[in-house]
Amino acid sequence: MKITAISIFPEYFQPLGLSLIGKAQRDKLVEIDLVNLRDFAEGVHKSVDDTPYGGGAGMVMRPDIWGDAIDHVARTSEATVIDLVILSPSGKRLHQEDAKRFAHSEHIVFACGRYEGIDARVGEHYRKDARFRVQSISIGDYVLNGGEVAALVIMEAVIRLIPGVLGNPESLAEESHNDEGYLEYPVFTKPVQWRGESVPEVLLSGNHAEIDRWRRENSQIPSSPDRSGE
Ligand code: JAH
Repeated sequence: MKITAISIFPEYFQPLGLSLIGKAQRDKLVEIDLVNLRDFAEGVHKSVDDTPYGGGAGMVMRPDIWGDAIDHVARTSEATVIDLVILSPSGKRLHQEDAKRFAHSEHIVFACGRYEGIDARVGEHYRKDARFRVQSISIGDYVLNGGEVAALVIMEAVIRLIPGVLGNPESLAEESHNDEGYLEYPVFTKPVQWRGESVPEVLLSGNHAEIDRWRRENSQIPSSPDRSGE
């Protein structure tokens, strides 16, 4: 799989050299390319943004510069289909099912905007191009300073699903076991006594039927945070 991130801050993606994703790249399970949007800007200031039509605060990223950058990535891609992901606080919320779909992608291109976002014509333009599947995606209802951190989150969610990336595929099997509902239960390890607190006896029993039942009974379906006190 190929992944490209287009950003004015490619340094944001340095953590991808670490840990599981660093190993996946060295093992050639994924190739991550960084494209500096600034390389497609012109003039002495190499400006990538301008004032919004209709007025208002902040700046909007220019469609011509984004178009040149995305065209360059497409020209140099061997993929038949390119998943163009535009990170946006108003995008469609990412779920595990989306990560599973992306794990089968030939080439994902993350368009990481800054300022007040990318001119809306960029998404519309590539939606008309049959080689592109364009998706505007959000990782949650909060505003970041740009799409880079959201792209990192999606990359981690997707890359860990590529066959061979996880050392222990049992953890993946267990996730799909619990599919959708995402049943999570409390977990414990040594020491058996810690600051006066002990581990539930059933987990020390070796009775796996009883352990499964305890875990089912103590599972929580993840929900939104409790905002009833607001
Ligand atoms: C903010 C460009 N849902 C996460 C998310 C994604 C992108 C952005 N904010 C939040 C963002 C400013 C400019 C993108």
